[in-house]
Amino acid sequence: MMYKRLATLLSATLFSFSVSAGVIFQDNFDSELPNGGSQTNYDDFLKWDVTLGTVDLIATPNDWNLTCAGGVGKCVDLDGSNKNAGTLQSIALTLDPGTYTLSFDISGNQRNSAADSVEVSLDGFLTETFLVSANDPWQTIVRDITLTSQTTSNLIFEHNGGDNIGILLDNVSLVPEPGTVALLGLGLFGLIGARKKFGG
Ligand SMILES: [Ca+2]
Ligand SMILES: [Ca+2]
Ligand SMILES: [Ca+2]
Repeated sequence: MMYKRLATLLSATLFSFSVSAGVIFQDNFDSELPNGGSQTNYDDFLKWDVTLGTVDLIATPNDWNLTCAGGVGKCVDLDGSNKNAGTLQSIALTLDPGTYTLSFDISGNQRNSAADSVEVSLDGFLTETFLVSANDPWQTIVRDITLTSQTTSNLIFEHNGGDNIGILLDNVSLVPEPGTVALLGLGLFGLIGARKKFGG
């Protein structure tokens, strides 16, 4: 009986740990402005600050015929509406040593304008510039980042230029590499085995 209660307690603890460890950061922008649609020069993000320039919140459908990833929900035009392209910076993320997978979706500006570029970084650890043509469809970019010590950083999307027509961004996530979660899963199976062994 005691083993059963202990195993149940440990299972619950491990489960909640694995859930929180599974996603460090995730945003599809669909929770912005729950009672509204698109908004130019939007600066009220739940998980981001606009630290330079402006960005537009885009809701599908909209007056500009822009389509967010998957054809539904909301996304961001990284070049807002005041001729000063935006820099979107996430809330601070505290990361333990390990390997993380950064994933995000970007699309061309969908408005037959010149190609745009955005510099993407996990501040201090990864910096990469993406050049995206107007008609480039939605694509998912995936990058692994390895940290050797605990660090606090931000995800930053810095759009270049400023003609109000920019790259669209959606579905940003940062998760530990699958091996970390798999190890936690093994621990859980081990506990189930222990419960059987002790007749729990
Ligand atoms: Ca979205
Ligand atoms: Ca814009
Ligand atoms: Ca542009």
